[in-house]
Amino acid sequence: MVQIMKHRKHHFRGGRIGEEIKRVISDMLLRELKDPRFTGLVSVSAVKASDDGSFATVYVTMLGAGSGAMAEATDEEKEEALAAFENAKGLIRREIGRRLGLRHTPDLRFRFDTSEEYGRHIEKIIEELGIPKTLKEKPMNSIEEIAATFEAVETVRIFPHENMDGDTFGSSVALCLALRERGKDCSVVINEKIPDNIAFIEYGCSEFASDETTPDVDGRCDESDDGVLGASGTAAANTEARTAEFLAVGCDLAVLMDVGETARITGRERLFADGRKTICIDHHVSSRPVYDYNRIDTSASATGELIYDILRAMGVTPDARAATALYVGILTDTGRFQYTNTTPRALRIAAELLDLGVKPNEVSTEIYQNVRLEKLMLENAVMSTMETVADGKGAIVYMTRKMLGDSGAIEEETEGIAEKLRGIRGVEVSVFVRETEDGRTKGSMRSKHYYNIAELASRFGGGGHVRAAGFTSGKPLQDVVEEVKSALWKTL
Ligand SMILES: [Mn+2]
Repeated sequence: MVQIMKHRKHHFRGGRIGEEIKRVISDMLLRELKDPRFTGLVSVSAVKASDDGSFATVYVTMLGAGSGAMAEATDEEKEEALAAFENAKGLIRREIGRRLGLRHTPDLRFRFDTSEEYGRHIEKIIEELGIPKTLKEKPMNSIEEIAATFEAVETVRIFPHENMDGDTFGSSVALCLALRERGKDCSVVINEKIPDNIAFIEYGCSEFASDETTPDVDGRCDESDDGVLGASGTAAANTEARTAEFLAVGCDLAVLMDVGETARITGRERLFADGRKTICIDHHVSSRPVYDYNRIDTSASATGELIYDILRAMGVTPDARAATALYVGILTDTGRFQYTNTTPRALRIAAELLDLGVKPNEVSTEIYQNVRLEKLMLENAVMSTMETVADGKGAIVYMTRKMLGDSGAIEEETEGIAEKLRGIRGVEVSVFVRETEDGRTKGSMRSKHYYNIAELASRFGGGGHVRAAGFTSGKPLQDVVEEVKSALWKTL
């Protein structure tokens, strides 16, 4: 409190806004910021906004999990907490903008409060409250431990992330087939239509189920359905029945596949949480090991690599179908063996999958030579919005709902636009921003040689890899476009 008074004295306006911002963040720490790195006694001691309102410094304080009641947080814990704040920055800024009705939300910088007064103040609070210990991340499990975990259970439900791609779905299907072969009751739980070009690896593994009573199944399945999943009016009824069954019986193990946050299994969170144990198998840098079992290996080109290892550790030899599903994962996540994550190991596993019966040409034909004219028309409309920044090093395009509607294309056909844009000579960073059905704004970003795009995505509340990342924002499309452009001007 001393801090705030001090700032207020010198910067009246900045001080007042600072105090408001502090209130919002403190409130969010209690309710909305679910990052496990925020648990424990993390609080905001002061916020100092610059006079012009362009940025604000947020002073953070934290008590460690360490030995005693008044353990000081270790440097590592502090670093993690700051990283968590940095990660949630987009979310926090949106909330500040919304609650305080600011036209320009200041950029936020997070610093540790080293003031002694605050240290003593905190000690007192702790004496009064008793201390909630900082929740530590769980240890990472070995491939063998994960394999043993699967061996030990009977019912397994696998949850691929939303906007399914070849890796999340291929990994899910391959694991499902292998576990079924082991006599387990297993299925891949989805609540969206499988993209047409990867539907051929479904192999009877998926089941529609949703937390909601009226799942979003109709309308997604009515067009160009290939008979893989119920396009009929009975789909919703079946989904409800399956959902009821899942909820009644639960499962031994719920698997979060190729993703670290349940925020990306919208509409299935409850079904996932219903697993008596949870497990995360992923290769994204932004994922944290916070589930009962965790295998997050960022050195893997695709989650498919990890599933391959797990199956081998279980003594399962993938059949041609499982091998094809895994191959699809590795092929798509490495951009047809072109991205920087194309390691010797990725190629070795791919070679072994070919030995197991994968037909690479057939797979590629299904996945890549399957483009609908509507998709091309949409791409034309999107590409015509292109603007470049920083002497052509940054390129940005956007898609409105109208463009999508006019083209006759569907949402999933926006896939690949950011890559295409990156293909332009001289472009280091490409950004594709689109309006979503629910009025939010999604960004897909790619970089070519040196730019850390995950860092840029995290500023907008997202994350991903160094060369490929994304985010979802509550702001209108054009605001996001402008913000991305200005961020690129500053950093490119
Ligand atoms: Mn992946």
